[in-house]
Amino acid sequence: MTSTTSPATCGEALIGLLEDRGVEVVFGIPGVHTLELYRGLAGSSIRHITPRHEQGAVFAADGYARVSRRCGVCLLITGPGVTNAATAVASAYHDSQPLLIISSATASRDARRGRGALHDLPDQQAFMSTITAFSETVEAPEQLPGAIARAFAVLEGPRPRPVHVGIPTDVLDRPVTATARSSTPAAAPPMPAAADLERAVQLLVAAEQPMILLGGGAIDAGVAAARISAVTGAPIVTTVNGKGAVSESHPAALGATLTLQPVFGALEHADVVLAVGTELSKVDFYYQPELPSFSGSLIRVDVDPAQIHGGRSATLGILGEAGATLSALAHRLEALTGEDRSARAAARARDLRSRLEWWPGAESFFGVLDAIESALPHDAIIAADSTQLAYVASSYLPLRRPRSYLCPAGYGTLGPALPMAIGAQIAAPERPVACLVGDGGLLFTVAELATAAALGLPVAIVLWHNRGYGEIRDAMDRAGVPHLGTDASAHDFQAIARGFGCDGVRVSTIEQVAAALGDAFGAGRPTLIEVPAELAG
Ligand SMILES: Cc1ncc(C[n+]2csc(CCOP(=O)(O)OP(=O)(O)O)c2C)c(N)n1
Ligand SMILES: [Mg+2]
Repeated sequence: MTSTTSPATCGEALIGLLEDRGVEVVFGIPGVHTLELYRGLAGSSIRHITPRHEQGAVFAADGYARVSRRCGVCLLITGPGVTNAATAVASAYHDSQPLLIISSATASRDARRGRGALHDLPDQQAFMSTITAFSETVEAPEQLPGAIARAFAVLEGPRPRPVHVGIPTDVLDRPVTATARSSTPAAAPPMPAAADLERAVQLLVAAEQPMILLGGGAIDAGVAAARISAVTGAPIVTTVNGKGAVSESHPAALGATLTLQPVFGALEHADVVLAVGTELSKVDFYYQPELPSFSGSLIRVDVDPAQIHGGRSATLGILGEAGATLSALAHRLEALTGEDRSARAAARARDLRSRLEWWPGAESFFGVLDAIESALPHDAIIAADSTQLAYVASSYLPLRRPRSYLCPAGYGTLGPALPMAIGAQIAAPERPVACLVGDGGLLFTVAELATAAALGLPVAIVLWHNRGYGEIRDAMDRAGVPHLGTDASAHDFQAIARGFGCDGVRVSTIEQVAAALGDAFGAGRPTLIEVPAELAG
């Protein structure tokens, strides 16, 4: 479908192109370079959210994308807007999230000439190209529709990643007479080859001790995975990014425990592992020195041909979208065997769960996490930061829905949880949203408390307060390094919460954690729930 309209400037035309793509929300901080984008926004149907820092903008867009299944869009200024955003863009790149980063760029006549123009980066496109699928600079208004179409081909394609489109200020301001507005549909994902499915069925039917492993790419494929579990007797384990793909209260579900023994060993010794939408990356097996050796057959399903043999080589690689491939597999298996092995899958999962070997100290968090769990409605969303409480939660806290645990553990930066929770709450206003964050991590993006308060979002911020960088103190202890540089906390988090317009509560018993969370979900503003580390058992 192609139509034409007559916006006044290239910046306004860009907003029209986003509307055509169904974009409903953008996250950004305006500047003198991006005024034409804002002229377009003012007359559009698109909602603009102003986080208080560009890193918060991108994390919020990431949280929005993960929950809404749509792409997250950011509008940034040249230079500092882009460099402030870079950490969060790199994080989304690590986790293959669909983010469209639109920024202004130095005016064409000054770009890459080092003339000291306002906000100039030596080469903004090169800077962004290493953390995006691609970074493109639009040199003339006529190039804009093509650039946006190329961006959406990635964003709505089988393996999404962030894309950066930079538009020089002189191009943004240029009048356009007419812009082609098109809504080209995204390319269909690859469908699995019948011969590959057949071979997978043969392997799975003959398996005595199969396992199913789901990564972030299989987050929407849980129903089909559960059907395969039921006919093969395979327990289902996920990576942190795949957490909740199958409800973690499902009898065959092991949750995101793949890094713990004996689940890790079960993967190593299974006669068949069906691994879907996972890179098998080092961070997925964080507490193990090596990836599992997979002594049996490894069947890998991925939309990305580059991933089929990444990490560990597949015995059988199936190129295909996770949901469609698993549905086709389930269908063939059901038709072939007619056997119900769900009791066997449940028994094996129960046995593995009962013998989980946690890392030293992890069990001290169970009491607080049990209290959190008791207050979580079934549709709750949790955003997790890089804090000891969340490391344990990733494997311990059961979640019942896909796309409900937002944890960019791969890039592992501090500070994503609060802005991701904000984006999640914007995507799903009716669902309860909490974030788990440490006293160190919160300070990285603490300004977003102002955003959450201004928007009246009832986000619950569970602050694990151990007065500094607990994880690093522990690492220093293990390495025999004296504590140095690890006391980076704040004096009074309750005053901070109030200063930003949030409610604040400091709990002193585990029972109060659940009560405070329940109250927070029902409030009309964010609540910072400060949980002192003394509550660890
Ligand atoms: C941007 C960034 N800088 C430094 C680190 C290293 N780091 C990892 S965990 C951690 C401690 C975080 O402290 P806090 O948020 O209070 O969580 P805690 O470990 O105390 O639970 C640090 C500094 C990091 N992951 N990211
Ligand atoms: Mg801390």
